[in-house]
Amino acid sequence: MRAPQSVASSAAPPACITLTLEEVHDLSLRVLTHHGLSSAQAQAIARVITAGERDECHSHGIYRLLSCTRTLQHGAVVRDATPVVSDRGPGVVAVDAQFGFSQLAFEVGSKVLLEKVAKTGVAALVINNCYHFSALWPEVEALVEHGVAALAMTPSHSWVAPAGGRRPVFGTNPIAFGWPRVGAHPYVFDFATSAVARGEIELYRRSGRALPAGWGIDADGASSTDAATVLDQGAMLTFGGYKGSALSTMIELLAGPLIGDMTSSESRAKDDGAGAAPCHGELVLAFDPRFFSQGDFLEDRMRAEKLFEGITDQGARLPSQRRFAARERSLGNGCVQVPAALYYDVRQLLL
Ligand code: NDP
Ligand code: PYC
Repeated sequence: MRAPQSVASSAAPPACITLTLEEVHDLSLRVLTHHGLSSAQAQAIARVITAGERDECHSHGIYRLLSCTRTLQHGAVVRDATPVVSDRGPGVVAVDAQFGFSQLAFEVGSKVLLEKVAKTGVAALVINNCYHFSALWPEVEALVEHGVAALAMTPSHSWVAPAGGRRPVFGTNPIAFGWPRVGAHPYVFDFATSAVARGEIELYRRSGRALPAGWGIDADGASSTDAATVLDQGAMLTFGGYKGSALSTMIELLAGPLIGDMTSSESRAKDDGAGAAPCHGELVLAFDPRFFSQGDFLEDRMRAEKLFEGITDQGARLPSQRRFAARERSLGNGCVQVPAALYYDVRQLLL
């Protein structure tokens, strides 16, 4: 740990602490194993949490150690779960996470997914029975590195009201897409189909800030900018009104009933107020461009580059551009800044 940053006065506590990426990884690993998680499960999670801090995705960095620990204390997590892979046909591989966390199941299943997609052109990875709390971009990025396009989606707990309603039905249901680029970072987007991830609203509550309008409602369905009201009494809202609502429904269906796993409402009912991470399934699709092109798939990829140019040459930014810039900064500095209060809360988890 380096010297604290942003010290307002010599008497004031530091606003931020500087940690090397190794320290983030080590802290994550120690917290998770301290709470009984097997080394394999903990390593897979620590990698994703470190990547979150590295890319300045704060709602899915070390902040998640608080909810992971709560999940280990109150959920029915199998701490030493070993994912079980089953072949469901030429284009489908399923991994039963055995009620461990999703990350290890993804690591195991993605290898088989890549073998399958190289033979079939399109293939699916189904993950069942996993505790899930992470961002999806690390997963699509890991696949895109192998030259495929990828799509991932998962439900969560029902915290989000449908457009026109006021009762939570959907999870925050993230969807991520990745496309391999020529000589550039991949094109990757990854967002909740709620106006914003729940983790982001939780960070607003921690810092006592008012929410932007449009993120949530109170129990009567009126717009609310109070984080606690939205989180505890009312509901979150989908992005883009009925369009986000429909996308969220699609995710519930494809990563729920289609794969024989829980919807967000079922996941929340199973949790029964324990406050553990959602427990359900995930669907990941991969597309090998060589099977789809009319002939010259390299030329097709250059045409995709023109599309990206058309976005960026007018000053618009690509999704993940901020993240890749943050990554370069973090790797260049060899360290990241984390809020001191959060750091000390996480350290408490080791007691
Ligand atoms: P945002 O609303 O911030 O959207 C994130 C995506 O939009 C990123 O790809 C981001 O790129 C891109 N983006 C943001 N601003 C712009 C812009 N001005 N122009 C172009 N692209 C932009 O995030 P969310 O709150 O919706 O989600 C945050 C994370 O939470 C996601 O990683 C998601 O997977 C995770 N999550 C996980 C859940 C789970 O159940 N496991 C549930 C819900 C969310 P960039 O990163 O470069 O800013
Ligand atoms: O931030 O919405 C969220 C979330 C749900 C599960 C994991 N992250």
